Amino acid sequence: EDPEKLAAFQARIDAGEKIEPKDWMPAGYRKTLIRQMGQHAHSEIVGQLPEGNWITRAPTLERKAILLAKVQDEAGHGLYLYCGAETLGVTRDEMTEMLLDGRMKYSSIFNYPTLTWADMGAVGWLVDGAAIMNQVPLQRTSYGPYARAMVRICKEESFHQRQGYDIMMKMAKGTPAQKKMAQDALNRLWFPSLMMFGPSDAESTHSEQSMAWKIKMNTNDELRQKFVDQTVPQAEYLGLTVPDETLAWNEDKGGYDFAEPDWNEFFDVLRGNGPCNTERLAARNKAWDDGKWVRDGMLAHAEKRRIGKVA
Ligand code: FAQ
Repeated sequence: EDPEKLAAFQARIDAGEKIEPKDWMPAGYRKTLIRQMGQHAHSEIVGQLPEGNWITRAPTLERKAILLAKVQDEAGHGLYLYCGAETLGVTRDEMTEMLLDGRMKYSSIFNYPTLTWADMGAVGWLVDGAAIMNQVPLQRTSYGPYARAMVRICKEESFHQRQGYDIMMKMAKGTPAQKKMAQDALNRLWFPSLMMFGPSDAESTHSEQSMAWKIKMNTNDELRQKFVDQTVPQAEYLGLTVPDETLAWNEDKGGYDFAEPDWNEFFDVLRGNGPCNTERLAARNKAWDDGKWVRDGMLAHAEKRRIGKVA
């Protein structure tokens, strides 16, 4: 690529300008954004599955209505992000096909099962909490359509996080059995939530270039630290124990010291060997196959209209 063009592009980024779809951009910038926005969109779509599992079993009509609204929001976020990624020259169908045949990823967290109602609390509190921690800075990301999509998405994620914490409050302040369920959900979802921020900075292949291009605004470890610092007092308020014996306040750094997740498990989940990888991809493949008649019908209708117009 022309070094002058590259330098001018970097100067725009450094000056805090937004890059728009029709602007010149390096091929690597485009490729990384398609990967990240596409993965992000897939995560929202696949992320509906663990919670969808509990819609029919929500304990009250009110909880059911709230959960239904939340899951519908995730679908909206997915569609928003697919549209954003399409401005980079890839189609939603192409991204979907890459998800379905394993060429594209979605967040590791959605390969873990949601075993009890308390998991709906823990997912909202921890998973949406981690998502917001990562996405608030992305409102300032250099690619205009991505940054703008993040504004609304973050507002909705905040509601999601609060509804999750509200469930946790009810459970943690409820009967001993309910509190036990809440603790169990925290025990199972704590480390997978820490994995959402990606591998340690030393292992992160994309961070350096993505930060230079302001596709990412913080490193994986920075955001993980912020998440732990924010979440530990929330667990204390609930009267629950974070499942990490090494957790300790570090006065010098003004943050908690905490145990790293099991990175072997993380990479194994990425390779497709998590508890629910097969089930999640099977569900998405089934949805795609079951929707074929709708796509075919719409194409046939469009074709008829086209012929009608010509005639
Ligand atoms: N899972 O070099 P890095 C939500 C991969 S929020 C799977 O550090 P990068 C809301 C990475 O792709 C969740 N793969 O990568 C919701 C790369 O592999 P590749 C989604 C992961 O991109 C809540 C390799 O590891 N949020 O869904 C993960 O610079 C509740 C090396 O890693 C976003 O996507 C992982 N956790 O940083 C919905 C936010 N971490 O592609 C329903 C936007 C890393 O070269 C219910 N994305 N990998 O084959 C990002 O900010 C970044 O992409 C990171 C990863 C921070 C996730």
